[in-house]
Amino acid sequence: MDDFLLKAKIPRVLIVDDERIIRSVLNRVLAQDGYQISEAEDGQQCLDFCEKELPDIILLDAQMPILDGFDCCQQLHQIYRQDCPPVLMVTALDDEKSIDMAFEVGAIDYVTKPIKWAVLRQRVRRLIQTGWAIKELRQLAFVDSLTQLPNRRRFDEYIHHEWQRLLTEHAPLSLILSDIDFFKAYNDSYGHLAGDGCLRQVATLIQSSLKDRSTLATRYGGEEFAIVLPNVSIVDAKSIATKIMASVHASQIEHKFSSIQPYITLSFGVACTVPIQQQSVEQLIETADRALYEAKQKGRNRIAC
Ligand code: GH3
Ligand code: MG
Ligand code: MG
Ligand code: MG
Repeated sequence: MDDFLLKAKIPRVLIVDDERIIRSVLNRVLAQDGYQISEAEDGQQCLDFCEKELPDIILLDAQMPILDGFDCCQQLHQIYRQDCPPVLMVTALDDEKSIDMAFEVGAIDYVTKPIKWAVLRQRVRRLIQTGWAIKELRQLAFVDSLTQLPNRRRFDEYIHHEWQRLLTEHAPLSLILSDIDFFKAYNDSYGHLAGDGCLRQVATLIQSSLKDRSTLATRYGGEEFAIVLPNVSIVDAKSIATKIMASVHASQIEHKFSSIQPYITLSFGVACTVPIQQQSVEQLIETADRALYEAKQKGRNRIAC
């Protein structure tokens, strides 16, 4: 096994093809390179598999019953976006239209049948390596190292992306801004390291209060968190803020130096809009920020809209 395989966990390959014989030959050849291999018989089975566990690469046949490779690839990208594993199309179709279509729906490379085994093996190896490198870079660029929540850069990217999407969908976009109350006093009294631990704890509580895949909780700044909620009404956004608040209350993180109660509390600003061309993301952020300010003014440990 070569060094890239030794460096990390064993790469997982998902082979998707309706022909059993092709699956088994692919499986045999790639197993020799040390991959952990799974198989699916059509596009739908591929989607079902990914719901449980995302592989490091998908080898995808084009012509299959139930859900073909093109539609499957498109759906994978719609569902998983930047987390979508690299898709390598492996197909007998070698006409210009099919090749163009494969790349348009998001395939990262294309191999034709009959398969040249050395080409396939080298492409698989290279695509897994590239996929890992991209994942690592995204982690560095978009994840806050203290809390492991997505960071401000990711917040900006995501909220702008969702704004554009919801412009055409005419659906609501909600935003919750949350700020820990009297956190300076916490740091001053318990120390900066304890403050870091508290931030991590609050981040975990926020994250575990959210279920929807499209909801994104981020570390917006020092002790501020921003939660982007596409397709969520103001009423539902408020109840999500209430849920987070209850979860923080229930965990009773000691803060004897808070003027509210001897535990950590949060203030929330909630805003919602149906995006229109004449408005901007910045206006939504400003509205949520003003609501947060109001929550602070009115005594903290509360939600304002
Ligand atoms: P308020 O209730 O009005 O929000 O008061 P506050 O004390 O929470 O607000 P203030 O803005 O005065 O203080 C925020 C504190 O958060 C100050 C800063 O040192 C602390 N902070 C910001 N980032 C970090 C961090 O990464 N780790 C730690 N430990 N503290 C941080
Ligand atoms: Mg086929
Ligand atoms: Mg603050
Ligand atoms: Mg604060």
